[in-house]
Amino acid sequence: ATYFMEPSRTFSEFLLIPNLTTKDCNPANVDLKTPLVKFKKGEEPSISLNIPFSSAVMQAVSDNGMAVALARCGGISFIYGSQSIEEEAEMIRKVKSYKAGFVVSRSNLTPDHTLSDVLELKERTGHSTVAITEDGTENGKLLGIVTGRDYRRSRDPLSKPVREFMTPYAKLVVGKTGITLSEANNLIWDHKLNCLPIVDEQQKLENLVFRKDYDEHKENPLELLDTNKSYIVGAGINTKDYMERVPALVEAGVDVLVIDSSDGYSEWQRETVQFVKANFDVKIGAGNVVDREGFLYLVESGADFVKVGIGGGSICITREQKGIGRGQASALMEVVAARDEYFQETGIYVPICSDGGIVYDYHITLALAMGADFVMLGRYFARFDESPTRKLLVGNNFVKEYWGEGSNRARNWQRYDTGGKSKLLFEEGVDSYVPYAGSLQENLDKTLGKIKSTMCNCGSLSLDELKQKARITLVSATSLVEGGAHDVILKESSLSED
Ligand code: MZP
Repeated sequence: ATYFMEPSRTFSEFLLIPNLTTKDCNPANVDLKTPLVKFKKGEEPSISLNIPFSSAVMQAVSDNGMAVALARCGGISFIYGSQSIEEEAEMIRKVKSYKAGFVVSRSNLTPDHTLSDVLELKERTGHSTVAITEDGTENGKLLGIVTGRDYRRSRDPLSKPVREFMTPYAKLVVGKTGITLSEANNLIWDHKLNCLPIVDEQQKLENLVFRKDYDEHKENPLELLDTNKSYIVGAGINTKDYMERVPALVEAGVDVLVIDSSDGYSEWQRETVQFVKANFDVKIGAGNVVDREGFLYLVESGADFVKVGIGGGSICITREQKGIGRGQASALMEVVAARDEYFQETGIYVPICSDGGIVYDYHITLALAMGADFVMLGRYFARFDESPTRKLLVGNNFVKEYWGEGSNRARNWQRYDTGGKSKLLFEEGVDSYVPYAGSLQENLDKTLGKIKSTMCNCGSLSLDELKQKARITLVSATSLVEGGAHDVILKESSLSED
């Protein structure tokens, strides 16, 4: 046998040491954009994420509802593959056909109408969005768009004429005071707007939020209406029925596939990747692996990204059942080193996804600092309204159901198969509850806030910078105690806070 005598490490054993924080380094300036698929040095990846988050390929986590909610925030879901091919393809179709209710009114509104006219029309027609054109016709020059999620409650519409609020290139939106920047971004994205005016209680213009690519479209804002962008979505596949499943998913419009397996260092994965590459123009990730050899094998097979992690998932009992796996931090550090070496040698950058075992928000920042390009989370997303499972009252607390793909409930034998009978011989996952935590967006905003703030502590405005600059220290078992509240008697109120 070969021995690895260094202990296998987990995220909780590390901390980040702050670097100089310059004055321009504040959370509002932090960019979390990250590549999803491999690309050549000097080129751009064909698919990127605006935030480094993906939701796990699990029945209890990623259906079409979760996929839309997460894509709206800039991440990606991988729809679970442990369902029939038709059902999975249907979920993909639902995500791809999701339109955020952009309806251009056929009415003849011109700038001379007041906003109350517009709101009345929206109310009457049920249109979520109304366009104002110069001559009041559908083909007339577009002057503005009125929309807003709470317009139905707005009994006191703006009395000022529409045109007072409009420039030829700005679209008008009735927002509400206290809207967050990410809510604003979602509205801009959903409604394909150039900019979003936010108004206060008295309906006075408070703020204007612009799209990032506003300048590109300044000359012809109509361009933003024909770009019929849909939400990005991924899907899990297995190494058994891929010849039937992949064509159906591609036909449904999937953007990226991932082979979902607890152990990806196998000839079946190579065959699956090669089949997809030879027959389809779709990106495919592979995994999971925990070392250099496994990573290189999948990359040389053609994988567009590689997923890292065995046995660290919150619902996973693989390590107890089979004694295989590796501490997530150790696995990630070794695979990242192999990826960086591969990049030096070939000029091809292969993104790495750190999958499973994220318990605290800071674990995500650590994974990114250690070189992961994005993380995959199961437990984290299972707690939200948008996950597909039941919300129950257990004792005095609301919980959501969360079960592993290797549990008897999911019976995802394809994920664990090593060439035996077509069934789950023993469980590698548990069926559990997780504390209910509310809406995805609210929680994600908090987590992103923490990540951006930590990045500023580390003097980094981008994930690339974080990877380069991060200084990471191992902590001793005794110093872990120092990290929490200690030597004080906690009040009831602090005990219930998260
Ligand atoms: P976590 O975010 O809940 O800690 O981990 C989620 C990850 O656990 C999934 O993305 C997947 O890789 C893994 N998983 C899913 N089901 C099982 C199981 O039943 C499992 N053992 O380990």
